[in-house]
Formats: sequence, C-alpha cells, structure tokens
Amino acid sequence: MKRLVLALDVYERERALEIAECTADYLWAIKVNWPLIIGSGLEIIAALKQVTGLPIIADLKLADIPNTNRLIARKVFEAGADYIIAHGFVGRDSVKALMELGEVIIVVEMSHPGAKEFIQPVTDGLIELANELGPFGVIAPATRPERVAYIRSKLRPEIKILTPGVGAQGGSAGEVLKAGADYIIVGRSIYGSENPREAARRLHDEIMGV
Ligand code: OMP
Repeated sequence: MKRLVLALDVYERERALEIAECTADYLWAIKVNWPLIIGSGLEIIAALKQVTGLPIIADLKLADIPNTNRLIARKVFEAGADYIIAHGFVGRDSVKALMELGEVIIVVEMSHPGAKEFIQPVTDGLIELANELGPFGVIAPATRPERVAYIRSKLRPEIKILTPGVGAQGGSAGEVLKAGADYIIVGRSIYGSENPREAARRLHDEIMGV
C-alpha cells in the first residue's frame, strides 16, 4: 500500500508538474499548499491530477468562520481537490461547514517546536472533535512519534493519521509509522533533492519495509 504524500511546496508550475510526474509512482497523494497556489494558481490542482492521476490534498489550514471556510472550500473542491486540511481550534461549526462540501483532514497537533505553545495543550479536545465529526483524517507530528502513538490510542481507528515532519524537520518515517501513522507527508527531502524520483523511491522502500 502506498503511504507517501508529496508536499509540493514549490512556486513554479512547470517545476511542480515535473516533480509530480517523476515521483508519482511512489505516492499515495500530492499535497498542495499556499506556496504552489500563490505561485501557480488554483488551476494547478487539475493539472497535477491530469499528469499523475493521484488524489490532491489542499493544505490551506483553513481557520475561519463557517461562512468564509465554506466560500473558500467550495472553490477549492470545484478546482478538483479531494481533501482539504483545516484547523479544528476554530470550533466544530467551522469544521462541519467544510465537511458538508467534501473530505476534511483536521490538524490536531503540528510538527514544529512552536506547536507546544498553544496547539499541544488543546490536542485532547481536537481529538474529541475528530472522534465526534469523523473526518477522513487528522494531522499529527512525525517529529514526535510518542505523540502520534498517544493520538492513535485516543482516535477512532477508522480515522487516518497523516504525519508531516519526516526528513527536513528531523522525523523518521519508520518510527512514526510504527507509532501508528497511516501516511507520511514529505516535502523538502523529495522536491529539494537532486533526484526527486530516487528520494521518493527510497522513502517508499523504507515505508514498505516497516
Ligand atoms: P517538509 O518539512 O519540507 O517535509 O514539508 C512539510 C509539509 O507539511 C509542509 O507543506 C508543511 O506546511 C506541512 N505541515 C507541517 O510541516 N507540519 C504540520 O504540523 C502540518 C503540516 C500540514 O498540515 O501538512
């Protein structure tokens, strides 16, 4: 089973399409974040789907009132996104508004050091929110496998755990998968490598070996 998500955080359309095409064999999905959308426009979603045939995760980390979340998400799903990443701390009404439009992934804890300041203290509440609403998945930190194990122990088993932070942020794919992650999200270690296809293949092999 493919469990690798490419975080395609480049600006340029041609570069994005080239990297996506040469790594697609090893990916489950491609994640598109603000850098690529700002650099290449929302149409990049359809172009990536056409070139790779893979699901697209729109990582906008939406955190607004229900109406604004809805206005944004409608356009993003219309553009072809299969999943959208949203913050849960804004409250269940804001997340529910998105879930009426498509598949949602809720951030329950982030991978950077600053996540310990405000997000980690409310992770338990965010897990409860996810258990109540039943999104496709949650985001949890590959940089803290022990937190992924904790989140897995509290989360309904059918809700997937997607973990960024492998490679450039110091996390290990093997460790976080053993801790209970379903998918790993990797950006710079693939798109910043001299040979993105080879970097993706190595990660894929590591995943298959777990
Ligand atoms: P690299 O650090 O380059 O592998 O990229 C990680 C990707 O995951 C980037 O697109 C980040 O915006 C994203 N991300 C995190 O790094 N940490 C998080 O806590 C959450 C995300 C995310 O939601 O994808």
